Amino acid sequence: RSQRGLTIFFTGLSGSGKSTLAGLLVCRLLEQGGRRITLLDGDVVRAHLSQGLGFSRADRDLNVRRIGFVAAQVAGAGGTAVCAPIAPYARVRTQVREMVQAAGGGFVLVHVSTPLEVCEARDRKGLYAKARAGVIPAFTGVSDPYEQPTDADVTVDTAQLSGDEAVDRILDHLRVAGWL
Ligand code: GGZ
Repeated sequence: RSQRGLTIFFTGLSGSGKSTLAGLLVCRLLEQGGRRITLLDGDVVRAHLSQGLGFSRADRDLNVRRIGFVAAQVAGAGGTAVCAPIAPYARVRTQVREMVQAAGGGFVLVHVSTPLEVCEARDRKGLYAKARAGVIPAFTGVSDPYEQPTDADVTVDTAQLSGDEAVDRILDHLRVAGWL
């Protein structure tokens, strides 16, 4: 197996399934043995690394760049980082890819492309209802942009695939690309 470090970076709307898939992927990778894995989940990052940041473009970009910095450190040291922020802006996603690669790590962008309608219909946390009511301003997909990736290495839609199927697709890509 490759000894090079790796960052697997999920991007997608709130409720698209990023955290669930990232968690499942970490479990499956751990089952296979190999490198230690650092999971940088959106919620945990915002509670610690990015405490106090909001959802302006500047704050989102700063949040995603911080995640990218930590992921680059992990991957540069030969580990695996799994990240799962919304990361709505293409420019910063590209910066993170470059940061990780400059540190010597590989970078795999996973677009969780679950349509807005599906995320909104699920509305697991009731955030879309609050966003539509204007209680939460600048909500991604409702009142704030999400720039669809054109450079995703893997695209999975959880409206069409089960969690396990989606993770299988990601693992297939990692195998074909020589990471596993
Ligand atoms: C988007 C928001 C917002 C706004 C709070 N827009 O479903 P969640 O709850 O758990 O995931 C969302 C999370 C997004 O944080 P990220 O750090 O992933 O975003 S970014 O990459 O853009 O920095 C959602 C919650 O925070 N949330 N307000 N206005 N999501």
